[in-house]
Amino acid sequence: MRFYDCSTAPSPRRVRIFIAEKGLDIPVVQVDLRNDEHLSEEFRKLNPWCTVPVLELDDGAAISEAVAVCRYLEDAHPEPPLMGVDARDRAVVAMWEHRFEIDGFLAVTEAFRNAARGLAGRALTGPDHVEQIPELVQRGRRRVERFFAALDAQLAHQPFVAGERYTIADITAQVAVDFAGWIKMSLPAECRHATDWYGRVSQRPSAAA
Ligand SMILES: N[C@@H](CCC(=O)N[C@@H](CS)C(=O)NCC(=O)O)C(=O)O
Repeated sequence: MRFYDCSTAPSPRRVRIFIAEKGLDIPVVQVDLRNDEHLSEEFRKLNPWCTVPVLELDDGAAISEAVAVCRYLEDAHPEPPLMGVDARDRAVVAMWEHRFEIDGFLAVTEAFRNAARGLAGRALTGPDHVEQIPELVQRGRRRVERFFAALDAQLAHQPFVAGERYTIADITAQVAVDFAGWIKMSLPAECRHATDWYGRVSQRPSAAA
């Protein structure tokens, strides 16, 4: 098994944190996104979507998409559970993870990729040339503000995003908050509950991943 990573990129970091929480040791291959290694013919054979993370299994199957990689690792290594413990809990975790991927992680992505000079013509990941749309920067930033408020509201009544335990929903939200730093946005002071939660999750050893 091999984990295709890029140590500076937020999407594979979601999986790195998951792997650290599970205490797994998986050989890592660094993919040089800065020099377009992910667009090379060789990498395209592994993942035609041209993104990291990718988990290559021993039978040669390549699993991309951060949550799909985590799904595989959760099923292969159930302890500690990070994606829910029973049918109800799994659904609640999946719901919050998905919400904060779209409303948080992808909101930052929208603002960042439509603004960054180095990503001109690369507004979307994948093999195609896609122009930036400057108007989406403001919309992305507005979405991030809404994400911060929703995260704060969710943490007002429970210690973690999906309830009493730390889960993949926390990982996605945590990485989205850190990723927001790339567009110079951070949790506002009035988001007391989210700020307290962020301090706690950032102290976990896995946060260094
Ligand atoms: N939906 C994908 C997104 C992966 C993604 O966007 N990865 C970024 C790194 S954070 C990437 O590979 N970017 C390549 C590029 O910028 O073309 C997932 O969850 O794995």
